[in-house]
Amino acid sequence: MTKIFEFSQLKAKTANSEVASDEDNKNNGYLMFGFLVFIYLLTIFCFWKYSKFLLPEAASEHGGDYDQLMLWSFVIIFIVQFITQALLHYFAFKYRGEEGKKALFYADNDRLEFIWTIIPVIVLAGLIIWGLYTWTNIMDVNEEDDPLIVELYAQQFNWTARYGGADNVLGDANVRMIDIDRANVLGLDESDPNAADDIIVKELHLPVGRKVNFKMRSQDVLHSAYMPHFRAQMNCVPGMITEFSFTPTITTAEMRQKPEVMEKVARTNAIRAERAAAGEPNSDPWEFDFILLCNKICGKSHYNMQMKIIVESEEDYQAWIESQTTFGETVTAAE
Ligand SMILES: [Cu+2]
Repeated sequence: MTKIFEFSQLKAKTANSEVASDEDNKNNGYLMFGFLVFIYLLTIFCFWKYSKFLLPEAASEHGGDYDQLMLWSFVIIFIVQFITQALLHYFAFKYRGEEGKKALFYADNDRLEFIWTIIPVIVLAGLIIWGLYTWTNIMDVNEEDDPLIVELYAQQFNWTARYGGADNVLGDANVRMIDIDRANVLGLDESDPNAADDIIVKELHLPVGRKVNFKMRSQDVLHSAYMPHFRAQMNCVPGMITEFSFTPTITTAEMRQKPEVMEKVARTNAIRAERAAAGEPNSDPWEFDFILLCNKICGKSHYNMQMKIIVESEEDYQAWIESQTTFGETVTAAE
């Protein structure tokens, strides 16, 4: 209906009212420049305002390689984006429409095409090969160097961890063998001799400097074990065991002394003090801790699916693990 109305009005208008005038084109050209300035200013503002939200120094052995790869990818993207945006907006201004100006017919240029193909090929191939090399190194989960074996068990909406006990071997487990009445929350096979000394906990303790092999399981849906401070993430898939391995290099106590972490804690606690003064909830002072999060939207309480991780000295870890009850002891107590 609108279209019909518009057509019926055509004759009433002056001949060229639908065609942009030189004045219109010039204004649009300047607006393009204005937009360029806007996105540059926005970039600077975001760097200034939000870089403090980035993660602190990586607390795992492979974390540094990961961060380097990420940094260089961003540096390259940033430089390319900075130059191409300037060119794009400048050309939009320079070649704006003008009365009597005709576009040049320019079929192709082999040399130009070669240049703009070969440069991205070299840069991208470099990044991809470097990325593959880093990935292969990080994902090399093996049993050399006597790693600590830890199971991470995901379910809606919490985490449970299991240590292999004195023999560092996890007993067989299957969701079908879960027996809540017998405190067998992870479905351990009670007939497996390796299961009796397993230790089931709700807080993860790791000795600094020792490699840890994580074996992940899920009870219900897809979850993802995400340990941001160690630059580690792996999906937890029902029906299979996935693995990730890393060596923690910084203890919780050391991490709390890092300037960037202290700043973050001070910032958060300033906000919490304000909330406390206003009588609002969630206003207790906060202390930094490493954390295991779920990074797959797995249901309505997904946001709160987390477990505390404590990295400590070998002695402190030994003292802690010795104070825990084994699966065998728990089951006997349940009987
Ligand atoms: Cu989850």
